[in-house]
Amino acid sequence: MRIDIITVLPELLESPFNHSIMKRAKAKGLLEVHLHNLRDHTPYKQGQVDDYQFGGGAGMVMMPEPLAILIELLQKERRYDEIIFMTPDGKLYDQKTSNTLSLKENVIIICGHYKGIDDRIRQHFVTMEISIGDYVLSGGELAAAVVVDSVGRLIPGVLNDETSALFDSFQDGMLAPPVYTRPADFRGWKVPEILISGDPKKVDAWRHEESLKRTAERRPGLLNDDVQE
Ligand code: 6GU
Repeated sequence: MRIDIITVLPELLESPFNHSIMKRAKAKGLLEVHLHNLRDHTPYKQGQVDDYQFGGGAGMVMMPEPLAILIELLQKERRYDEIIFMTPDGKLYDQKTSNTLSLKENVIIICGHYKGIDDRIRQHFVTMEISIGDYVLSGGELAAAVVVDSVGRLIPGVLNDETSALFDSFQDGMLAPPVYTRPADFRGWKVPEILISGDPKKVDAWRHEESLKRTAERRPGLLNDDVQE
């Protein structure tokens, strides 16, 4: 999978994909992340990419021209499955969207800044608008990092059995069960007996039960398919 990220702050995204699972995904050739500084593609002087909004009001808007130039430059090289705009008024991001995206070949992610981007870019180029939650970030970069990380780990071949996404919270619509490691007795706080029983059937049943319990307590809406509780 190839992800092209359009940003005015590429520095913000230089580190997130160079560690741990993302690093491995790239090393295995399963994930490519390309950062593009929008300022390098503006036809305006001094790297201008934003301007005052028509109709007045505080806050700058990202101009359509630099975005269109860069998107079309990328589209000349390959066909993109999605052009995603990161914005707080986008569709709320969840594991289902992450799964869907992980099966795409080429994706562009546009990081919004200031008041957002000229609406004509949304109308004529953008195919998908994503928000990562009901709070406002100063730019789309950190949100884009969240999306790339969650998608990257789902690309077939990235995770091995040990780190398998099958047991993640949300993957089966439920929260993950509690986990324990050595020592079996820490300050008198003991690991649940079943986990050291050596009976895989009992362990599976216990984990399922704990998942259900946790989900019912913390996110009851998940059990009713009502993700937006
Ligand atoms: Cl995608 N962008 C910004 N600026 N703020 C957000 C967001 C995105 N998702 C939640 N808050």
